[in-house]
Amino acid sequence: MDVNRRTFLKTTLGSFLATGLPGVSLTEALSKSKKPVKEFRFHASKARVNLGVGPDFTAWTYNGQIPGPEIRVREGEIIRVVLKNYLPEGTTIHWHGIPLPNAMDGVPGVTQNPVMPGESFIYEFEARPAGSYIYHSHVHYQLDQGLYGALIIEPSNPRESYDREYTLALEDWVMRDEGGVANTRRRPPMGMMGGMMRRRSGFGQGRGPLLEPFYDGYAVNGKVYPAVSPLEVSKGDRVKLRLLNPSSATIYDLRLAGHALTITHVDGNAIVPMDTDVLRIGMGERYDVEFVANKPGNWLLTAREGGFGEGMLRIPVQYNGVRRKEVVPPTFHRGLRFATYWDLQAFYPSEGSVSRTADRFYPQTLGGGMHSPFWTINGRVYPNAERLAVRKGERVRIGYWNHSMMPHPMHLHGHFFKVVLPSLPDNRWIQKDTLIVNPMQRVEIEFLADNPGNWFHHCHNLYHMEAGMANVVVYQL
Ligand SMILES: [Cu+2]
Repeated sequence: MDVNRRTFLKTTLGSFLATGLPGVSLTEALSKSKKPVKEFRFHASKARVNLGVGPDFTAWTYNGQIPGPEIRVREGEIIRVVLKNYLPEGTTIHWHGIPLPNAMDGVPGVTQNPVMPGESFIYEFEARPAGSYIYHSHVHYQLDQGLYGALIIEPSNPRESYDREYTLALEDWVMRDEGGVANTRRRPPMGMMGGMMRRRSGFGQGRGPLLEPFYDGYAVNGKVYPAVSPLEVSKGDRVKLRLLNPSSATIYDLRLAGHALTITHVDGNAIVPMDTDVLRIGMGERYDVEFVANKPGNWLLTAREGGFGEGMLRIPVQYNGVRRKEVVPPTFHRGLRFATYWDLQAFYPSEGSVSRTADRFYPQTLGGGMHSPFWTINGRVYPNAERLAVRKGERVRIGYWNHSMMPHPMHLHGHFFKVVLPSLPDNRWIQKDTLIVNPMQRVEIEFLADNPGNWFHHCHNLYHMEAGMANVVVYQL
């Protein structure tokens, strides 16, 4: 999805004129704001798809396509999405990473009832702050069946300049009817917990959660290599990549042959630009990176799964005017630069510091796997989970301790948080909304409770979330 910036401006102006749907009432606050409304119509339905490699199969889609349409707006505009559900079960849309009003957050049983088959729902919120985001269904395993897409908020006062920009959604697929859930098996509920799960409806469809699938297609914007659209560049271009990971259960290590990647944003938040050879991106994370096209040739941007596997996801980078057919893959060897969270620093450190005295502290032990069908926080399985009570204005600290053998990308809805490492100075922090907590790792996050409501907090491995690794942050009066 190459966006020529002049074309983008034209398109934006054009769609301003086309907005405004008679008969749909805005919420009072939004209608008073007089901000431009960008409207999108999404129908959620099953559709036949093909990833460019492998068989046709039936996926769950927005508007018949995977990924769903890219939503691209300017900061401060109003996003209105009219969702109509043609699926056989209820659905919602979650706007991952955007600190929006609670009622628009799209979490079934927490912020809204699922939109049932045949019904419609209007999501409407201000696009803020600028950054790279993902939208996806938050019901059952629908994300792994195709219900996701990119959401890009362009800054109102752009600070960066670049010549080309690409949005790259990295997706793990099972290329069979129904997508991810078609190549897994259900863990039988065991013991007392199992009995409890069986009695509860709506969770794991009452028959215990699913194990993670065996994926057979790693796609970029809905296509598997070699069907992936190449990234075309010209010598001298500054190229921006918006890397999004809407995968359900895959962490990628990315490397571009012949070029270093400069990280400029983590989960939409600007950082002091940092060069890296390898970039790790967990489920729900977004990284904006740039590179300078100064090595003409045909190269591959390759992702491996969390350090394992060989070249399972490939994106060609082609210089215009290069005749050579040979495509050079990257090598993954010792001694490559591998930026971790601790190497990164906020671009605007004056926008806050980490407090040494939080108002609340919630320790969260992450467990499960091994001999249990469930994944747990402090030994509990959602919805039989803790409620993390906070009051507006408080600084809240969450301390993760991962007791399991799997990494967990933990995601907090409705807020950005600062990542805390006690050995770093107070003014050295980054702000994110999804954080990989590695096996046996202890790490803390801190957020300002400034967005009242009930906010889901969970592992972004879909198969861990559906197996209980979730709870809710609740604002008290
Ligand atoms: Cu997890």
